[in-house]
Amino acid sequence: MAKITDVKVVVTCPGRNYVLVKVETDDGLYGWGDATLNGRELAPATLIEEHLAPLLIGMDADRIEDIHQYLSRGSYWRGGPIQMTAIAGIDLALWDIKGKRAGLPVYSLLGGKSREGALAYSHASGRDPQEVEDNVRKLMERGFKVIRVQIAVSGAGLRGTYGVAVEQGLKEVEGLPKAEIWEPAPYLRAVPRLFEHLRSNLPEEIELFHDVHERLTPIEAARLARELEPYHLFFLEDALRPEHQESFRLIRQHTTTPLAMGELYFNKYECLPVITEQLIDFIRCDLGHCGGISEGRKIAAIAEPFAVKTAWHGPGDIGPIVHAANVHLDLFVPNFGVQEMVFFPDQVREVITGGPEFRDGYLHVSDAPGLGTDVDEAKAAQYPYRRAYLPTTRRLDGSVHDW
Ligand code: KDG
Ligand code: MG
Repeated sequence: MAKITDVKVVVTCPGRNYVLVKVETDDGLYGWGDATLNGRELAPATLIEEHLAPLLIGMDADRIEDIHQYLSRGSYWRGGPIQMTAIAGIDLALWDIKGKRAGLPVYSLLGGKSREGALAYSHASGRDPQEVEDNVRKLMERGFKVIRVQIAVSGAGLRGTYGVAVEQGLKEVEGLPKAEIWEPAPYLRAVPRLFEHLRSNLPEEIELFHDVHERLTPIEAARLARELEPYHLFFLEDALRPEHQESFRLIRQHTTTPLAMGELYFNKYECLPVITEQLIDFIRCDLGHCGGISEGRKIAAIAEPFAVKTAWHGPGDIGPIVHAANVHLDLFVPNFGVQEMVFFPDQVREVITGGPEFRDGYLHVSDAPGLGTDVDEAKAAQYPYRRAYLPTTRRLDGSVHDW
């Protein structure tokens, strides 16, 4: 029994906002979790401070599953990104504490390593196919064996495309969100052309794939997945909005391109139809948004007998603590597929220390007890919260589209 004595939230902005959660116990241990929700950071921070922390004081930090059930079902209100992000922040801190108490890394508590390292992917993008190719080659030189590719969609009146680094000046502005202008028709022409170029010019061993970012209708997605079939994608990511789970059936009827989905699913229940009907090949929830390791390991276990692999979300807007949690779970999970990663800027690494290391295409975590991450609170205090938003997308006619 180790009683929780304090739950503290630190919101810091070393380049972008992170919501860090510190849980302390009466035996002198502490653990850190991450409850960052990009563009809505103060919502989970407030939920923890105002509503969850008072419930946790005095509870046994060792009873992670009971705390998870208590916070996610006992509250009556279910799921959703804000609640499940807040719960994830607490969950990760509790796993960190459990590891420290046991003197074991979290992957060992989960059942031990099933592999030596987690196959990792990074992002390449560009304004035209040649620029994407050049950026893919740079990542290959760094050792990547799997690479996500995104291309700008150009045309009269269009502005900004999801995932294109050279256009990122459009993003993350302080004040109000930037509005991108995007159209499906030029996008549906650009992506197959990109893969045709890359597959004709790059070695066949390099695995490539693309993130649609939930922008297509079911029939558009089916068309794209079918047109991309000759290029043997590693997977086609998030082709549909999360509301269209059953429409994956339609895509499946038309193509053998492997499908990945899940960064906008917030609990195991939302994952059920696409997994149990084998409508996808990779489930890619965000451990920082779906309730943490406790929910993620169940999602992985549900997926295993259906031959669905994991590909946990790993962008820069969730901090190194979630990335560490990803890799601890990756090392254990038998049906692991691939892990998204970023190289964090030095400023972030000064505030949040430790975290996975990338070597020759794979991610590794240290054998340090817990998650192997820590927070320099004095450094964090030097970077106060700054309001920021994700961009938004509109069509040429001015109507709202999914970003
Ligand atoms: O905050 C939104 C990002 O996390 C998301 O756009 C990143 O789609 C993403 C990815 O696959 O990394
Ligand atoms: Mg994505």
